[in-house]
Amino acid sequence: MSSSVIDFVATEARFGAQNYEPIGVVLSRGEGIWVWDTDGNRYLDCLSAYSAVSQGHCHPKILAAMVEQAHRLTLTSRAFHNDQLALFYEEIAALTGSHKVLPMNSGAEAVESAIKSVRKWGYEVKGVPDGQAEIIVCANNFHGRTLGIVGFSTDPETRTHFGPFAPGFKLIPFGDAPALEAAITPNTVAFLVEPIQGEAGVIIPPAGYFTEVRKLCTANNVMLVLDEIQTGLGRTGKLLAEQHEGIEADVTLLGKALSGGFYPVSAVLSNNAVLGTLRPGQHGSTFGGNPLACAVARAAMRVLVEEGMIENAARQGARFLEGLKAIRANTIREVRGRGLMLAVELHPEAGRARRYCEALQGKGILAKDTHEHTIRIAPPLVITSDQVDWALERIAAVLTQDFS
Ligand code: IF1
Repeated sequence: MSSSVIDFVATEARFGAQNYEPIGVVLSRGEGIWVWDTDGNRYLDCLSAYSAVSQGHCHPKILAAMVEQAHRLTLTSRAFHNDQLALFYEEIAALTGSHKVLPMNSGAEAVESAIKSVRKWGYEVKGVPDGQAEIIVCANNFHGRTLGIVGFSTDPETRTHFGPFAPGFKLIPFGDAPALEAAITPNTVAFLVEPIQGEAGVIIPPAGYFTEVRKLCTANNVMLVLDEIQTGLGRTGKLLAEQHEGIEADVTLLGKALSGGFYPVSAVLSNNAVLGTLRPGQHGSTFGGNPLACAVARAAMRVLVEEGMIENAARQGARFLEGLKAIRANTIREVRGRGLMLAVELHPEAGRARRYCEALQGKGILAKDTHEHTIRIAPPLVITSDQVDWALERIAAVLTQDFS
């Protein structure tokens, strides 16, 4: 590594909590699908900050909206109205077909806010006895890092030595509708699930699963809460991943690309029933719904639609998936994907996926491994066919090596 990389890395090691193990690159600039390190080397960003930079790095129109608003008004708190929040509400509700919106900041905050809201709906509308609300979640879920959320994680890395945890959650296997049916009780208020499990390694459920889930939730008066923080906003080739299944959630969670990577913006979207239970003073956040966040999110949603990024994600995702499946390499166990949410799972004997990510870095591609043996591939939704082909060539070259 060059001296500048070692300096940055050494200083991070000296002062920073070591809660990540980053790939050995120090980035200093981003534009579209490309990022550059401090030595001027260019990389194709195949992580997109975990799908927060779906619109491409430093999108000029989102930047312009942010700068313009930052000159005018950044934060008022919700103690007062501001001239961006109502416009954000109107535009996100129209885009997603929602009736009520709760603006928050991080994805985990949106998840926690949804948990509070569906419990409140359960007690005040469904009639569940106070303190007995049950929420069903899936094994191998990832919904964030707060204490409430890691309490129902099945990944030891995210929950060990963080207890004790909150009760009220029931675990079932992902993709198993009969298991959901068996888990529902009169006290079940919601089923919280990712349409595709991202952190678990882009796990796509069997066809028809969510059709069954929708029927079961409706029949049992259970709110279907879809965590679209990673899958939403075009990542899977449709605005929302639920559209692949032809169903509608009762509560939808968005984050990440809702700001195009410029600012933490998340939102809980629901029918009137769930968010309608919140009364003044019962929930809140200093930054939630601030004018700067709203202006940024409005621009991020606008460019996503106006620049055809969702359709492009479907087109280029199909190309990328076909190209990955065509790679003949005995290191590959399985290739999975929908739109530009892709993953290559390696055979355990092939060695750690991180080694392959480090080799990809040497070929100008930045990708991230998950759970030892899987490489995620999730470029910004603005990638072109030529750039997909460029990436495929290099990924094939790396995957046909054996780092075991
Ligand atoms: C980390 C993972 C991805 C998410 C879904 C809620 C959240 C996330 C489906 C919470 C966040 C991020 C968190 C980040 C890495 C990344 C991640 F590897 F952790 F699991 F994307 F897969 N729902 N995912 O994916 O949103 O509070 O972070 O804004 O914690 O390391 P957040």
